Amino acid sequence: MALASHTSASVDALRSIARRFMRQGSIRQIHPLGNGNINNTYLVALDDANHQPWAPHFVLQQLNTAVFQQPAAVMGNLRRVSEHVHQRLVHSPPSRRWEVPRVLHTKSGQDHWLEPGGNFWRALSFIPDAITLETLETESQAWEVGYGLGMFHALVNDLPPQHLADTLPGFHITPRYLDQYSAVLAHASPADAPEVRYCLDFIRDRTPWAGVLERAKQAGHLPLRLMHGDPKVNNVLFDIATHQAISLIDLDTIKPGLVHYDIGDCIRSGCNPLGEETAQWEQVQFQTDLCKSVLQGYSSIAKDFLTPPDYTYLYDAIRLLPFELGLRFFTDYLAGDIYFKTRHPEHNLIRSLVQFKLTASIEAQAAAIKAIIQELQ
Ligand code: GN1
Ligand code: MG
Repeated sequence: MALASHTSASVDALRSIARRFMRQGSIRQIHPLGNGNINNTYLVALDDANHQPWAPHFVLQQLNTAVFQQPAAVMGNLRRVSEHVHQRLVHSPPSRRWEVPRVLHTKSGQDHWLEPGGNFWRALSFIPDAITLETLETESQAWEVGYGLGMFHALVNDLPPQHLADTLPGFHITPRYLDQYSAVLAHASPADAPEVRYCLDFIRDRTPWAGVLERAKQAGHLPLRLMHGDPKVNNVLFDIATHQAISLIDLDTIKPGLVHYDIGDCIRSGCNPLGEETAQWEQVQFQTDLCKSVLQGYSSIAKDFLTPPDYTYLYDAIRLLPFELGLRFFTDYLAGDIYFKTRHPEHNLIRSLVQFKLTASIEAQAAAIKAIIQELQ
């Protein structure tokens, strides 16, 4: 597992890095954007709105190169996908607004700036008149999130997966996370607390099943496609006026994989109204009504490319992704918080309990969820 380095630059340093991506104008303000667990993200507001192609804002990000160890390949994937989607939107404009973030170049024409200390910075266009949601409240929001994921998959459907680099080997390969967990556990001395025992037992009981999607991939039941990798709810942009989904952002984890990982990840983040950062893990419940709307929104587009075996594995995907994320958080807790940013010593433990409770709630509603999937076909 990579060792995390979450440096945060001073305001002066940020301004001077941001200026490398600007041809003219001046910076009004820079402030942190979003609450990502891996990269450091800032919104740069510009004063001179008249002369900037991307004015009045752009996004500046420090890529966590302990996690993304081939940052040039990440940028290559990002450029390829954003150019491909841009071309498709130009040649066949969709009936409603859809946007894709573009990579901005430095004054010397590079797609990143490498600080002398080794920090990797890049800039992206800012999509205006949009908001993100941390949790979903209504079925129409949920439908839109599903539509957004379907739109994203449809737009990259004709881009051969092997044209993109595998920038994060092992990402969403659940058996690999189980191997890492076993290796970490062998050297850990976890606290003798009921919450910890709950996690240990929860993982042990589901280990034989957890390779389900990888086995289906190996057996050729599920095709290799491009996946977003991280389509959680707060990576969907909503138009501020129409409330429609208009973009899927955070494109660093796009790589060859299974759309099932995306569907499961989108649903685990969207159908947990308390959110993945709640401290009330015992109250976490999966909202099957929201799940139904996400799936309906998704299939309104994806029905054109989903195959019968794709539907067969949807329930497993919905159950697996919260389990996998809980496993990742718990492993990081045991390893001493080296991957995800944390704010207190039990943070990763609580996060894993939230995901395991969500998984248990999905299991308890398996029949209803399978009936919803049945109705989609
Ligand atoms: C990480 O940094 P962020 O929040 O975009 C993680 C995802 C997790 C997510 C959980 C590269 O994404 O896989 O689902 O945290 N990204 C990586 O919030 O590991
Ligand atoms: Mg991300």
